Amino acid sequence: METTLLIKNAKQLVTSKGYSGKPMLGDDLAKLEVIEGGAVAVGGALILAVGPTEEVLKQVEITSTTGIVDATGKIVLPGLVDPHTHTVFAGSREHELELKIKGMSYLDILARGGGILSSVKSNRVASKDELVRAGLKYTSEMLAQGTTTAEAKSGYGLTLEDELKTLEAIAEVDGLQPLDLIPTFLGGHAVPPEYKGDTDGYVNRVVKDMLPVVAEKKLAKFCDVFCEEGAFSVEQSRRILKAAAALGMSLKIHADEIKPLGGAELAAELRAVSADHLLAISKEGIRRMAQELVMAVLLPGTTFYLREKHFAPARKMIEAGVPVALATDFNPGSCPNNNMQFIMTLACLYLEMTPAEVMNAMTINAAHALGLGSSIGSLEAGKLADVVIFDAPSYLYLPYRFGTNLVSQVVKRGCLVMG
Ligand code: IZC
Ligand code: ZN
Repeated sequence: METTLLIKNAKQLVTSKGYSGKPMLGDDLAKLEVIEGGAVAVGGALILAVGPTEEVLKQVEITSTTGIVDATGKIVLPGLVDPHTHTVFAGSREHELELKIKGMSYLDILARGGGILSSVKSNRVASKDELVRAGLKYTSEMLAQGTTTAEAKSGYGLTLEDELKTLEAIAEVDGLQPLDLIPTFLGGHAVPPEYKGDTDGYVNRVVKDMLPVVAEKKLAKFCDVFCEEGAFSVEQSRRILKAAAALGMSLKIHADEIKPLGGAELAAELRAVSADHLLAISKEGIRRMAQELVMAVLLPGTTFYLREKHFAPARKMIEAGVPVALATDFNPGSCPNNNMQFIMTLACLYLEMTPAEVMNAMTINAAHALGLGSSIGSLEAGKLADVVIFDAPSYLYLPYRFGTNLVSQVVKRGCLVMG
């Protein structure tokens, strides 16, 4: 195979160590391979070889057409994977910041028809093209910040027509730019105004009218539900997720974020791929998620922006053997940030995860949270050549320099797409 691109001489090449095809658990979450003077050789969209530069040069043939990226003084990581976002939305909610400072909570704002329901208003009047334009703007920001794959949820339409419009917009955005978007149907995001007081009626609508069409059109890999007070109960979430599983979709759940309803236990019962948020997870929820190896997708950007009193108990989960991944939760209300580098800092400071754990949680484990652990998330021959080069002397520097974009170049499927 011809070498189309060679990234060489990295001060550090950093990837998960002893990666076995499974998520990194417990003490293994901190295991990183750090290669000084590292290189990655790429053939087309795939990685051909990884290792110290002189060894890689022995394994592959370099020709006059091979693109060369000299990473001297820089670090090379797998492309960051953001496994929980609401990236394709119209409008914004900056007016809620002041309400929040004055003491109104996220759920208070939602109960008054703001929050998610304010975004639902903006999305319903937006055309598909407007949603695509917004999605393109946000994905280009994400790519420039080192994210090469992200999940994207619907959930601001809440009618069949508007949910399909959003999922079709997500598919268009996926095709129009380099970052891979993995679509999730989140019809169970909030109860729309026309069903106020009749949550079960809306759940029927999701189960009977929306899910079968979404599945038949193959517009979503995952189905998710916002299982929360003021949104959907455990029983209502179970109904939606079971119906989705019967249609062949994989499952995710917004679980135990604000109130401890038992979403983590439900995720284990249904063998969901991930349960996300988990600030209020119970001991039993931790035990059950470890037992069923449900990925905990932790979203410290949201906890920070909602000014919650405590963060998810990441250390307890890691110690109990729950696989842990990190994501932004990028959305117009509870986390208008899509920079995984900022999440690194929050995860270190407030989840008390070490920088090494954070690297694995944002690469290989985040890939597993999307069911993509065999194709992305680590630098290994045969995987997709999704690579980020940071202008940093070591990976420890990434969470340290918070608020600055340290990305120097981004390679997606073997093509240099930034820098
Ligand atoms: O738009 O507020 N938590 N859904 C559940 C969100 C946050 C997104 C939003
Ligand atoms: Zn979310």
